[in-house]
Amino acid sequence: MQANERLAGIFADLISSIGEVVKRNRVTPAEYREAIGFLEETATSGELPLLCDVFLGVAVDEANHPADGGTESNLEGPFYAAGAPRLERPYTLPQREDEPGEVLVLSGSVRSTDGTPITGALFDVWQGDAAGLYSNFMPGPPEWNLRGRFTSDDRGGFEVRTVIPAPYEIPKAGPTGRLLAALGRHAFRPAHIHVKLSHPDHESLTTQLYFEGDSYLGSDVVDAVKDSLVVRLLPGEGGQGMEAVYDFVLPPSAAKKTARPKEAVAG
Ligand code: MBD
Ligand code: FE
Repeated sequence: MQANERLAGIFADLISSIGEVVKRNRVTPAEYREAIGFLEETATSGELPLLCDVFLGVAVDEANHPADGGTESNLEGPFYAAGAPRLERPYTLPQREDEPGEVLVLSGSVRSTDGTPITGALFDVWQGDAAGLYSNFMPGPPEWNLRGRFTSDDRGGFEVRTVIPAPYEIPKAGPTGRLLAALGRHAFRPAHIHVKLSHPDHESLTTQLYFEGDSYLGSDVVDAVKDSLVVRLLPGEGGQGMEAVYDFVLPPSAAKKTARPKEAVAG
């Protein structure tokens, strides 16, 4: 039988780590059964991705993103949906006619690590609404609400109109919320906007933006906040809504770097 060496190594490490925890804490058979029941209920309720992202998502992000000179990454979270609508300029995230919440215009630039503007970088943006609800995953908002894809312009700039999301609270009634309550922890994430940014010649980025002054910046239930990802909200031009600016940096892709000498010879 052909073993999957990668899987076998990680699994052995995982099981011995959990075994140590069981022995150190003298976990009883009843507690062990209760833990299994909890996992079973979490899976049945559809909260397994949520539970895993709350407790392990940050570790996976940290394990995969060395400082590379680009914008810092952040975990994807459980509410990404591939295939969001492609938007036309001027960009506005799809929203209800009476979308609740304060208007936010997010703008800025996309550059390479050497400062060169990146044209045609593809943004894939998603966020919760002003009640903290994500479309496509929760009842309430219409499909694709506050989700959209758009590109940076010929000077590497971008501007998109949306609304300021509310801090997200993990539902109290579900297994994840009950676990957090039993741990004596609140269930809030600070308000955030998710961004995936990609370009064929550059490393792709998955990150989140947060807002200065948010009361949960220092106590994110997921502990994902990085200082470099916090934007300042300023009153919008003409006294309407708010504005925030963020400049993204993408390193050239590793493949591109190694291909360059050949290109130079050919060119
Ligand atoms: C979220 O909205 C989120 O972004 C993460 C990482 C975990 C739970 C809910
Ligand atoms: Fe989120």
